[in-house]
Amino acid sequence: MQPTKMLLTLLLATSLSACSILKNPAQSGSSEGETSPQAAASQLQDENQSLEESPVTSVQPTDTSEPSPTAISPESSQTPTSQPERTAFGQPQDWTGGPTRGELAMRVADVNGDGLEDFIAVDKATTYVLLSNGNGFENPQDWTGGPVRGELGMFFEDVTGDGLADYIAVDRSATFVLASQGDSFAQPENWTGGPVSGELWIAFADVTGDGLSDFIAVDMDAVYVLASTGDGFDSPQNWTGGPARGQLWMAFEDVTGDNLADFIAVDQDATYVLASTGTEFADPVNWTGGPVTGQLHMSFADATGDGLADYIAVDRSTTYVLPSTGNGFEAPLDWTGGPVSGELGMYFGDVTGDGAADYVAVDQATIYVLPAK
Ligand SMILES: [Ca+2]
Ligand SMILES: [Ca+2]
Ligand SMILES: [Ca+2]
Ligand SMILES: [Ca+2]
Repeated sequence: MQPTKMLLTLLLATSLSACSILKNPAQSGSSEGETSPQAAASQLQDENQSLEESPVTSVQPTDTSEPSPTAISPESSQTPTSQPERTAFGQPQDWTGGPTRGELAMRVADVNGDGLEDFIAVDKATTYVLLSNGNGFENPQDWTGGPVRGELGMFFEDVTGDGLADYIAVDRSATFVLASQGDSFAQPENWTGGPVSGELWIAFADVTGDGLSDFIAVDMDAVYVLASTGDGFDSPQNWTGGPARGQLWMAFEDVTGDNLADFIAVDQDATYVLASTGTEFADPVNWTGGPVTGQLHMSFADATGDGLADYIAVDRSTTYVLPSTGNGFEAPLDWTGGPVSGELGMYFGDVTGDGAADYVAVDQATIYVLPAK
């Protein structure tokens, strides 16, 4: 089914209270005013808002494919196993580091390799990094010295393998990598690996297990992996043999705990995991952990701190975590940490550096962090 048709069907068919269609992060870099099949409206039932006036600000570009605790930094995977698992998000802390808020995109990733994920704000004029010091975000630093944007998406993952998240800007005709140098991004290099469109989804995650994030393109006919070689992307390999997708959401994170990022496909009535074998994605297995889909946001990140990415679903009044057991998601647990709207964006990444993903909620004038504890 065409995405647009799927969306229309969902708009007509759903009760609007149970699910939402979230915006593909791969499309978050699209030029303003541009629409894509994946750019879908949040279907929150609200007497104040019709569907046509859906609150897109509540589903701003998300970092689902961005802060990959298993892939970004060696430090974040060296959490002492003696540390107790986290069970909730704490109260909101004001981490605001400056007046920037990312006109084109906001992300959370460790760009300087200290094990603390940083806040990145892509503005039209340049790209700012707000380094985490563990207790707050520091003042914005200009890391590109000018405008950089990807038409199809902007991603921050370590494709060079040095533990520092790089800037990947995906255009329709080329994929550019701006390698992190620890205090700035290098000039763009064309890493284009092949003719894939990623028409349904684009993500960067280490599915081959060598520590370098790979280019994943979900096309209509199959899911392709373009493995990073450290200075380029290999030619596309078909990792599913046929069509595979999630109706509501797609993510590539390690939910099985073997350091290979897996394919998570969220449908309306089930959440499927296609585990990476290192050379392909295995057949879908239903990992459904409960009747939540995340009205405002869905994400997969290791909130509990055991090395396995968990299912995080943000509803209007409650934030749920469905911990991964390695072969399924447990029932939803209420992790709500406090009253934040995240109206400009919600991100899950380890900004405190203790090995568990924290909740970063960007409101109009404030960046809040709700640490996993
Ligand atoms: Ca950092
Ligand atoms: Ca890899
Ligand atoms: Ca895995
Ligand atoms: Ca976990």
